[in-house]
Amino acid sequence: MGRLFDFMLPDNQSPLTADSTDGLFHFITEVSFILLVGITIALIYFAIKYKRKSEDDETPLITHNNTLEISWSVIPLLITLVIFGWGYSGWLNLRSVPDDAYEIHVNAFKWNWGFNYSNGAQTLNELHVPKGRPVKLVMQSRDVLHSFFVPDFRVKHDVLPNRYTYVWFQAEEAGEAQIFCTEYCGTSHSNMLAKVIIHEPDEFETWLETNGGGVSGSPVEQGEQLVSLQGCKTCHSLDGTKIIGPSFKGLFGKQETLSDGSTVTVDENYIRESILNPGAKVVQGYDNVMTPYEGRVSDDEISNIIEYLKTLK
Ligand code: HEC
Ligand SMILES: [Cu+2]
Repeated sequence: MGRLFDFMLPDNQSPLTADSTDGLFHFITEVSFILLVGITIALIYFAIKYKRKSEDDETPLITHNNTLEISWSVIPLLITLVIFGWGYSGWLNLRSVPDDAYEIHVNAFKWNWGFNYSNGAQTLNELHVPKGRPVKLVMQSRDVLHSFFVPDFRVKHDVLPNRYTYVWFQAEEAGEAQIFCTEYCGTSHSNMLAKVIIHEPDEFETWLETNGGGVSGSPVEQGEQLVSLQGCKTCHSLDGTKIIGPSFKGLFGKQETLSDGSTVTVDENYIRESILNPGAKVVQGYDNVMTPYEGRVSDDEISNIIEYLKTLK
């Protein structure tokens, strides 16, 4: 059934998490609308009716009116209690994950969303989920505060460093939904976008199988996949353009000028240090905004990334 303020809400693609939020949203907006109209009409009516009509038109002495005062206190109290009860039950529903939920781990970092699946599959900025099955996201941040928001599912939760948080939803139609970061997290916060890709259940199983096992192949191939999955390309281009950081093109072996005016030759050790502790040597003309990858990439992974960077001539 269409309701007056339906146009204000995005699609509802996860009724189990969205219905209660939408019901409450409509209730609050409709009650506010009725009050707005009622108060405006009363205001105009009284202004006209009690307009001063002559010089000796005097206001009589008014003390109080019990019936009026009790009703304008008790009615709003009842309305706010309804809103509280409704909101609380909706919140409990969002906090109670169904037992059979499919679990996916989420890593938020400036300015990407990484997703890790049960069989080792990994994706960046694309969350693949099956339709018609509850999905639980266990989320953490690797740097600052972010916030995970899917308007179509009505789920939103802060993502914190050093602590796990979670959301759940159940998408009922195959298709796509937009993910936003809704906590200001630095220069490219507004580009911290991702998509939910909702598959038919058997299609999802196939997708998992074909993408399972994580990165694979020769060291150079693994390095290439890591540079994508670790979000390096948000700040480093492969074609020589300068984005937030220097381009990877032609990086290996070149002479780099640092912020203190000294120069270094880009070799394995310099790249390794730049990944683990980017603040140690900052490139001239750039800000020290790269989050250290210490604890996020292994020694083997660093070696593979270096082998890949060597190929970008
Ligand atoms: C948030 C943006 C950002 C991300 C993500 C990022 N970097 Fe950086 N990176 C920078 C910036 C800015 C600099 C230049 C300032 C500095 O030296 O710290 C830099 C410098 C570097 C340098 C030194 C480059 C030179 O010209 O001397 C290397 C190597 C590097 N990054 C590798 C990586 C790798 C590998 C990844 C992914 C695992 C990565 N970066 C992810 C922003 C980023
Ligand atoms: Cu963010």
